[in-house]
Amino acid sequence: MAEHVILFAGPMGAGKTTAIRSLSEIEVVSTEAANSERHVVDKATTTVALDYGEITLGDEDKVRLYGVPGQKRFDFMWAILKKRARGMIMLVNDDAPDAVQTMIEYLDDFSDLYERGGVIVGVSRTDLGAGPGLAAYSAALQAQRPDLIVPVFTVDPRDAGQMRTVLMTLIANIEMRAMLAPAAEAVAP
Ligand SMILES: Nc1nc2c(ncn2[C@@H]2O[C@H](COP(=O)(O)OP(=O)(O)O)[C@@H](O)[C@H]2O)c(=O)[nH]1
Ligand SMILES: [Mg+2]
Repeated sequence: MAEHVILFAGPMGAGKTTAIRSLSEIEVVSTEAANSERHVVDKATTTVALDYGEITLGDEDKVRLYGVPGQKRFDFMWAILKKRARGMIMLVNDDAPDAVQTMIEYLDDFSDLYERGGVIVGVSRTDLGAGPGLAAYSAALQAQRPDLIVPVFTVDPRDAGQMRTVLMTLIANIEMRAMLAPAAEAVAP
C-alpha cells in the first residue's frame, strides 16, 4: 500500500479546511482558535494548528491530508509538515486582493517540495465575482518560475468530486515524476 502525505496550503479563507472536509473519509480533526487578525479577514475562527483527514484512493493508496496554517506567523508548522509531504495543493481565493501575488509568495515557500514531488494550484471562490481569471495565475507562474510545471485549476473546495480530480491529478504527477527520475539519472553523463 502506497502512502502519500499531501499538504493543503494557501491564505486564510481559501478553503483548505473545506477541501479536507470534502475529501476525508474519516472525521476531520481540526484545531481552530480565535482569529486574531480580524482586520485582515473577517472570519470568527481560523486554523492556527492544522486540519487532518484521510482518503483511500483505489484500494491501494492511502492519502493523509494536512491543512497547514494560513497565517505566516505559524511558519514553524509548515517546516515540520513540509519535510513529510510528497505534494501540495495550494488553494488561492480568487476574490482576495492581490490573489496572484499571494500565490507567488506561497509557492516560493514551498519550492523545495516541488523538487521532491509536485505542486498544484487550485483557484477557489471564482463563483463570487470578478477575480483576475485563470490565465493571470498561469502567466504569473510562468514568468516567475519558468522551470516549474505547476498545473492551475479552478476548484470549489465544497465539491468533493472536483477536489478528488485535483488530488488525483497531483498524485498522478507525483508518481510520473518518481518513475521518470531514476531514468533521467541513468541517462545523465
Ligand atoms: N462561494 C464559495 N465559497 C467557498 C469556496 N471555497 C471555500 N468557500 C467558503 O469560504 C469559507 C472559508 O473556507 P475555509 O475552508 O474555512 O478556509 P481556510 O481558511 O483556507 O481553511 C468557508 O465558508 C467556505 O465554505 C468557493 O469556491 N466558493
Ligand atoms: Mg482552515
